[in-house]
Amino acid sequence: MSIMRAQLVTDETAQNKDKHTGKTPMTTKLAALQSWVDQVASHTRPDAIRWCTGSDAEYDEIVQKMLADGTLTALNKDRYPNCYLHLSDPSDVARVENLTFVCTQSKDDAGPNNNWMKPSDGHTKIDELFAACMQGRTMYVLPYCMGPIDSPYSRCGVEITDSPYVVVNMKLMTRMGTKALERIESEGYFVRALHSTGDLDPDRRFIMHFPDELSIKSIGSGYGGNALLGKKCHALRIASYQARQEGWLAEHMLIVGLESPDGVIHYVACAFPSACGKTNLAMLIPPKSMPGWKVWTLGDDIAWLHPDESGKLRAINPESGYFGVVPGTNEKTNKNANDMIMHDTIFTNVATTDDNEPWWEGKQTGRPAKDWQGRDYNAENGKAAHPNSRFTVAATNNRAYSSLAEAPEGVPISAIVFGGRRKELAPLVYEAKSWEHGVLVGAGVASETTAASVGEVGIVRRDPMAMKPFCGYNFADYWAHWLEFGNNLTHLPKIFHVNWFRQNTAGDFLWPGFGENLRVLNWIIERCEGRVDAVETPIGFLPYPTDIDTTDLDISPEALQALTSIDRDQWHAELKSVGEYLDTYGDRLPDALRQQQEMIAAELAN
Ligand code: GTP
Ligand code: SPV
Ligand code: MN
Repeated sequence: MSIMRAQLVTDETAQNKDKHTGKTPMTTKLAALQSWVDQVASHTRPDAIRWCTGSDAEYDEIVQKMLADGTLTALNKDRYPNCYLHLSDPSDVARVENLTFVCTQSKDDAGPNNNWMKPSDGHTKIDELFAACMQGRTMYVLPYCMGPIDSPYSRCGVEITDSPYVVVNMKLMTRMGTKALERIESEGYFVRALHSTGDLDPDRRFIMHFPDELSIKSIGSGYGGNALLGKKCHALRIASYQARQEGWLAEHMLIVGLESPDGVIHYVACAFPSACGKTNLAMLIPPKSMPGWKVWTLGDDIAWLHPDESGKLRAINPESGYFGVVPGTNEKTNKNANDMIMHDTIFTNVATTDDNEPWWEGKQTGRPAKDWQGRDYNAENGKAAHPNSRFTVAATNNRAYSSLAEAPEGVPISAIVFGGRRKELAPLVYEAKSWEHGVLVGAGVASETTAASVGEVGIVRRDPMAMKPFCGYNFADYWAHWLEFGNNLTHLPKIFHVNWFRQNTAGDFLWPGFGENLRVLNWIIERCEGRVDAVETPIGFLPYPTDIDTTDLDISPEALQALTSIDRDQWHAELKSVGEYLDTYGDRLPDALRQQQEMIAAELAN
């Protein structure tokens, strides 16, 4: 019944409707949704309205249209079947944190970690930019479900967009279309996510969140997290706000299943900042020295964590596809990802070869002929592929995709792992001494900035829980929520910190990374199972160097020593710096977090 009502409105039929009033035919039985769509249409004035069903035929049709108008170009059909290239506007290549706002009534509720505007001011400012912005364009209505369609942990939204590129990306990355609409109609509520590429003028670009209204408005960018609103805007910023009210967590975490040769699977959730290795860890291939191990991907970017009835922690991945960093992907670093993106993939801002294959730095085969701006490649113009060039691909393309990714109850989590890019200081791995200490470890995460966000690259900044750009409310309240959340778990997962990016003075990585990271995850599992001792230090438990298996690896004893020890003076300075950072949250900072910081700083001073 509802499927029939959610009938497809083709551009032509919609055009024959009331172009100027923007009135749309009744296409949903949910009045709240219909009236929102009508209201947006009358404000933005599209030429046509199309309700998307999420079918393959619809995807193909919209791709064909973009091929015809040049929004996409087809890549080499023999080597990369059904793969397309999109080159974005050169001023629109990454998330824009300075233009991203959380609009709560009180500024303190958004916190020092967010840009803030009063909701009424935010609406006024952005609504002005939306006025008539869809003239000459089709407005697409995309109902989507974040998480398995039948999971009680999932949440739905509707994105309205004038970008066909957003439509095909949302189709690959979320459960988008008729089934989501059915769930929305039966639940009666949904996140309102309004997007327009606008005129791409960076001065007229804003990504605004209204968490109390469960709504998002984004204009002026067609790129990634700015435009695919189910992802960072909904599944992290809005969801984290909702999660606090409802007693769960929405986190910037991969979820991976690690199956040992005896068939036991541990699921771990890891929070690393943008472009710091989540996708690669989520689909890693075990090294030869670990025969019989299998790795299962649940998710590569976002985890929603809930306590179950027995007090265990369970996770679902709200997404069903990947928007992953392309550079660095090759047969050796990540064969799963490399194979996965050889068919049915949309590439954004990569270079191309003479044979019209996609090319990127670190691909290791072929040569660039055209760069990411479509110019003849010239080394003087910089990199051939943009450092934040991305692939969009459905999770079903990944041969390691876990069958449990569709399980409504999610998977049990054995360990939580924080990490970042630190060329200095942070050891390969350490374990927090308690849940409270683990929350401090997460709050103190710092990492070198990357090309995933507009701004300077390589600057160390605090990125608590890898959520600096994504937490929809005051970090002080967020840490209090983490502490409280632990109280509701009867089986507390252990919390760890890892760093794959430690360098020597010559700038070489001390640790080989990628598949070899399973050696470190193995130590983490052994700690969870209580099978291995560790060295106690003020910052937590570190491995005995001999407990990290380095079979077949070319690692000097000095390098291993550096990776598995700490410099007390440097760490004392670090704890002081963490303390200063926490100070910026003032009175709202939870006492327990301050106590942890003071206790460890004092131990390091001895
Ligand atoms: P987002 O999608 O931005 O959230 O990023 P992500 O955390 O999923 O990062 P991703 O796995 O895509 O890695 C980003 C970059 O780091 C890529 O260029 C990778 O090749 C590189 N990388 C990933 N894992 C490792 C590692 O273990 N060691 C080293 N040296 N580089 C890595
Ligand atoms: C990130 O920046 O963490 C991403 C890419 O995963 S985006 O979707 O652009 O946020
Ligand atoms: Mn991410």
